[in-house]
Amino acid sequence: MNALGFDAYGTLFDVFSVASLCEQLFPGQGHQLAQTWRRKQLEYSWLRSLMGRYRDFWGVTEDALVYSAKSLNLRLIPEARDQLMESYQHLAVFPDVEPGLRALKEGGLRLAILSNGTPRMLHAAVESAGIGDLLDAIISVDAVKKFKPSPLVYAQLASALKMDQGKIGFVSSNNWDVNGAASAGLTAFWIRRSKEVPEELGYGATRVIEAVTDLPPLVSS
Ligand code: LAC
Repeated sequence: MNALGFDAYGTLFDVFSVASLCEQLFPGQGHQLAQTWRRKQLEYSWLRSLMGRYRDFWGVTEDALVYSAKSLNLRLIPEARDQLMESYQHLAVFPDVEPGLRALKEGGLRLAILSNGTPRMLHAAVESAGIGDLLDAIISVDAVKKFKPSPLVYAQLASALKMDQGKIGFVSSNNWDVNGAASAGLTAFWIRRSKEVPEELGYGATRVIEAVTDLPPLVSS
């Protein structure tokens, strides 16, 4: 394997690190707001893809926040909305990410992010996490205006890295994203950050791992 593409949200960056700000703003309901927000964000990406109504991931994330607050009967004033959206730009990075990416890079692999996020969101998160020097490319679906799991999205890896698809692996903690990548012909690795069981979509991971740091011995060429 010569290169690896990484999903961003949930895989490198902890989307639930917004929960503490949610809790601060809405005591007792922060956890539920964070959970609903993420679930709705993904649903809107899938629904908009099916509707043929692309709106970038920043917009989708904001719509999902507004919906989630309304559904929980929370009064989301503009300042709180801005603060929560801003927090998406500097999510916590999982502790295995930096050492894992560093070891892969030292092993000679080319590393990229392939995410639903807009280029601006992704660059901000990467900069905030301090992992920019470890990445060769930050690839956003915004270039094809389709969300995962469209095969057009996963095909971006081979074209951006100018490399044969057979030499590229894809890493995600998102169960459905792993199936999308495998279905599109990539070797897929599932970082099982939660206790979820594998999806019944028919295109599971080649390997199930616990952390980015598990990858180097599995991908050395
Ligand atoms: C991403 C979403 C799936 O980063 O979390 O593409």
